[in-house]
Amino acid sequence: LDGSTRRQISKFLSGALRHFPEDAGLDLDEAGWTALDSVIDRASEKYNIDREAVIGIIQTDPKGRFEVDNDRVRAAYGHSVDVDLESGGTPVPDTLYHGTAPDALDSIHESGLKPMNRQYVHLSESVDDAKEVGSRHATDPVILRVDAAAMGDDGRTITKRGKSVYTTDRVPPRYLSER
Ligand code: HQG
Repeated sequence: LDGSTRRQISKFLSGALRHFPEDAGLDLDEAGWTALDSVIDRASEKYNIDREAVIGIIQTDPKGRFEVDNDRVRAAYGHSVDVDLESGGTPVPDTLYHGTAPDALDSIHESGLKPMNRQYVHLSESVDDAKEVGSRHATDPVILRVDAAAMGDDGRTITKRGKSVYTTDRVPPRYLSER
């Protein structure tokens, strides 16, 4: 499979596990897990590829978008459907970043980072990652610096999910600065 086909299938799997499980014929439990077999079946039918190829895409996703636990799988982050993921447990860098559209800045300065259509606010480990995230929303993304250390001191939970994404409930304006 070429890179663009792999990305397309990864995108379908992310969509199914984060946003439209029912449309994809999947049933997620309260923590977002579903049977690996059924996910493999859906994707291999839809894209006419063998099961091993689907497993490969799930296991080698560059951003660690999928978690596999024995015979089940879930999206590691990004959900809009109501799921209750375990939080905390991994160390968090003192500074995190968030890339966004210039248009959103006034509102963000006013009310902080909110999850919007997702369950959590998503933060990046590096400026480069944040730029990539922001460029999905605007050609000239703005990078915000998030004082994760202060959030931790104040008892706010930030959780690492996937390879380099961090999620939290929301980020009030006092923890944000423009870099
Ligand atoms: C903005 C991708 C106005 C926020 C990425 C963002 C990420 C506000 C947009 C993951 C706001 C929501 C998620 C406020 C936040 N007023 N706008 N108060 N608070 N916003 O797509 O973080 O490749 O839901 O700045 O890598 O862009 O799919 O969130 O621009 O990790 O695996 O509202 O998705 O991962 O946009 O991206 P999104 P996001 P994947």
